[in-house]
Amino acid sequence: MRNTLVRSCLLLAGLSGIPSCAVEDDAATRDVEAASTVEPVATAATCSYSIMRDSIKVIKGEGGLDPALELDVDTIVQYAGTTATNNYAGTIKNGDSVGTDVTIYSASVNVGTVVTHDWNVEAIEFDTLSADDRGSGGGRITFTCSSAGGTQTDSDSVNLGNAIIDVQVKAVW
Ligand SMILES: [Ca+2]
Ligand SMILES: [Ca+2]
Repeated sequence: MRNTLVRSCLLLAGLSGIPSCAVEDDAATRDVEAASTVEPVATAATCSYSIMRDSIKVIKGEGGLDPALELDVDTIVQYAGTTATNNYAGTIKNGDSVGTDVTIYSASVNVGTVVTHDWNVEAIEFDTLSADDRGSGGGRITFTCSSAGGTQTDSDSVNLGNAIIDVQVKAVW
């Protein structure tokens, strides 16, 4: 098509130099350029997020003048019928907390998706003179994954014998 137009222009220009011919040729060229630079159909923008163990805090310790808990704490995030787990093992003094911003699970969804994850805690507190104390807890964290980004937290207290810990998870997107 364009070759035909160009040939017509040359012919006409040779005969009379008709100005409108050049205009027509430019228009045809622009059409071709526009057709070749059309973007592919846009896919939905994605939003990446992570579910983190924000903290494990000893609310109520046990033992002596410097109460502490000897802990093994699994923080579990449920997704798609399975789980991702992060383990903490260590001693935390009464009132102290550990484990900030430890990623347990990450994913990407379409922007605007309402994301929900159930999460669980399975904890053991070790004792030397009596049976170990075990406890569990958890909750559900829900947020809308937006392009602006944000954070959402959820926490639960877990009783371990006469001791208490508080475990908090955080969604970051
Ligand atoms: Ca103990
Ligand atoms: Ca104990």
